[in-house]
Amino acid sequence: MYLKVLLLCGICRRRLSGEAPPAGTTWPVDHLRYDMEQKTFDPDGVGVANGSYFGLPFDPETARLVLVSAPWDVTVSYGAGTAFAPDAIIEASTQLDFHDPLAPGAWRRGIATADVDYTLLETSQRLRSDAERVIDHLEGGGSPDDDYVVRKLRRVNEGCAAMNANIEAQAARWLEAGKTVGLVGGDHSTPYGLIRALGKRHEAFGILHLDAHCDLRDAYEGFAYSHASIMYNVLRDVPQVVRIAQVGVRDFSETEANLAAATERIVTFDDLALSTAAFRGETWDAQCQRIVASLPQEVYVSFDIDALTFENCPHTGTPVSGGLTFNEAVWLVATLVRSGRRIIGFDMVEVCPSADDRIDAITGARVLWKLCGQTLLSEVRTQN
Ligand SMILES: [Mn+2]
Repeated sequence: MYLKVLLLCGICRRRLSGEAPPAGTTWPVDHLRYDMEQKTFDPDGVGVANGSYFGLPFDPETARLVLVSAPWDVTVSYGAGTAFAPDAIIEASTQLDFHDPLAPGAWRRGIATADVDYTLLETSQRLRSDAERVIDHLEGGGSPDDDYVVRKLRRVNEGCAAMNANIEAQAARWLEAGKTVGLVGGDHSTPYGLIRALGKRHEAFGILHLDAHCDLRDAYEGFAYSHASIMYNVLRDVPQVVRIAQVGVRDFSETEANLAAATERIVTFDDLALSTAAFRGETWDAQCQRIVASLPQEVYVSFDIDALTFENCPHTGTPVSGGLTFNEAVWLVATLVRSGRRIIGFDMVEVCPSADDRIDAITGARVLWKLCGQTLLSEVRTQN
C-alpha cells in the first residue's frame, strides 16, 4: 500500500478517487496504466535485474521513451568490444539510484527497453573478422582497391547498410507510436538509422555532438558506414540536420577541420578552445550557453563516451587525453534543456565494457540516465 501511494502521481490519484477531469478533457488513460503496473515496483529498493535498462518496469507500449539497443562494432578501428555495451549497461544500470536533482521524477513518464535484436550482435561478430583483415591490410600499407580486400569490404559495407536499415525500422516503429527514441550503441556508426528516421519526421533540427572526434571522415578505412564517418554521412544524407555543434573534439584530421570550417552546418567547440576560454575566465555555464545558442529549437544529442576524460571510459575504442568531466557534460545537456529547447532523440555510443573493470559500463549507465531524464524533462518543458 505504501508503494502504491508513493507511485501514484497527482493526476492518477484524482482519477482513482473518482474526481472528474477538467472541463473539456479526459484523464490520460495510459498515464494511469503506468502507475498501476508499477504497484510492486519500489524505486528506492534494491535494483531489479529484469533485463531492462535501470531495472525499470515499463513496457514500450506505455512508456514515453523507448531505448533501442545496437550491439554492433564492426568498423571499430582500435579496441573492439562496444558491441557488448547494451548488456553491460543494462547490468550496471540496475545499481543506480533514481533521484536526479536536475530532472526530479522525470523517469516516471516511462523509460522502456525495446527487445534487443541479438542477430545484430551475431552479424557484428561475423563481419568483425572481415573488417579486421581489411584494417590489417590497410595498416600494412595496402590499398582499399586491392583484390584481397575488395570483397571483404563489400561484405562489411552491405552488412553495415543492413544494420542501418534495422535500426531505422526499429526507430520508425516507436516514433510512429508517438514515442521518443534513445539509442544505446554499439559504436558510433549505429545511430545513423535513428537520425534518418528523425529526418523523415522533423523539418529542421540540430545535433549536439559530444565526442573526442569529429567523425567527419568520408568512408574511413574504406568502410562506408564507419564509426568515424557518422557525422559526414548525416550531413550528406539528412538535410534536415541544419546544425551540428561538436563539443570536446580534440583528435581530428586536417581534412575534417577544413570540412568543419567550410560548412555553416558545423560549429566546432573543440576541447582546447573550451579549455582556453576557461583559463581566461569564462565559466563553464557561460560556455554551455554559448554552445546551446548555436543550436535550433529541436535537438538530437549524440553522446560518444570518449568526449569524457578517459578515466570515465578507460576501455573505449579510441581514448584521447583531455575531455569533459562527467558533470561538465551533464551541465551542458541540462543547459540545453533549461534554454527551452527540446531533445527529440539521443544516442550514447562507444562504451566498451571490460571484464575486470566496470567503470566504463558504470559511466555509460549514468550518462544514459541523465540523457533519459533531460529528454523527458525537455518534453514537459516544451509542451503546449
Ligand atoms: Mn564518435
